[in-house]
Amino acid sequence: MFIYAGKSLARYGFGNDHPLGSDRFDTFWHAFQQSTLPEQCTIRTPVQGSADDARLFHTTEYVERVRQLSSQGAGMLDADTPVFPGIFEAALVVVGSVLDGAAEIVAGNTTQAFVPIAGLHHASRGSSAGFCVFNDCAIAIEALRQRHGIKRILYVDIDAHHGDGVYYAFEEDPDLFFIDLHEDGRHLFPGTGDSNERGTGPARGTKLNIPLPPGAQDREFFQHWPAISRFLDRIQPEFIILQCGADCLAGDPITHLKLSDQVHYQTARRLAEYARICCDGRLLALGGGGYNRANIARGWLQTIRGLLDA
Ligand code: V1S
Ligand code: ZN
Repeated sequence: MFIYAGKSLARYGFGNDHPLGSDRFDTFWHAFQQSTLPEQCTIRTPVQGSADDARLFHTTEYVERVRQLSSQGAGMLDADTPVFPGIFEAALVVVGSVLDGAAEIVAGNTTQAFVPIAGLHHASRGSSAGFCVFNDCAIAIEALRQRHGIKRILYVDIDAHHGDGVYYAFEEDPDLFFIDLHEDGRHLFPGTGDSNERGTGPARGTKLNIPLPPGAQDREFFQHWPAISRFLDRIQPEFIILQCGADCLAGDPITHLKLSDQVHYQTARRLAEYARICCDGRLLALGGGGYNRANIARGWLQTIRGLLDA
């Protein structure tokens, strides 16, 4: 498995007064190095992405707006996403690393890759949202299609927040399969992801939105897996993307789910086993949210363990 790690990925952070602080990468990296996982992984240097990479999904106008604000070095992209000097380049490192991971998997140089910090699932084609400048999940989906000829993709998201930027961009796309377990939008940003949002037009039934009540524990999370298994049984993806946000774990300061890191381990393991059957094991995992520092380490490391154990 490839793990993307290096200082340039750590630049994507909004300072220590913001939930998505700049110390999140170091927290992960320290815990990873203390574990036995490095023996089983290949460490890859993060890759600087380009404006053209971002334009695989985002509009030129939006990409240029980020570039401009970044050079000014101050302001707000949206109510949650402050600008810092170099935010454009920092956001493009996340994009470049995710695209490199996808390309390495497609090339057959690895079957699995993990990119911490990535999984910025709220940005839409024309705007940022909720700490997310460029939507690396959606950019990876577009790159798999436009650059690698891979059409049928499964996107799974266990971040506490609904992956609205991915869902709405591909709501009408019958070849983008989508499973998202999240805290009920009546209680948490971004307010979407009701269970009746199942895709529209030709894509009806290709999406599974599973809202969980605030305070939900593992039992409520795993109770949905028989339905998830039935869904997986009737699709044949060629590639799997897992957004494994750690903000669904008990003790997160901005969400209210009370899950344990078993959800990360089991989700990763089950999906990796499924990937071996349907798509030669091809799975790209993206870190996502997580604002309790100990939880970031736990959730992301358990994801890596689950992927390796499969
Ligand atoms: N949930 C939540 C949350 N918490 C904050 C926040 C808290 C303290 C701050 F100093 C600044 C922001 N904002 C939010 C959400 C956005 C959550 C984004 C999660 C990202 C991800 O984990 O899914 C993927 C990386 N925004 C809101 O709730 C909106 C507001 C309604 C409240 C906060 N103010 C700052 C903006 C408007
Ligand atoms: Zn989140």
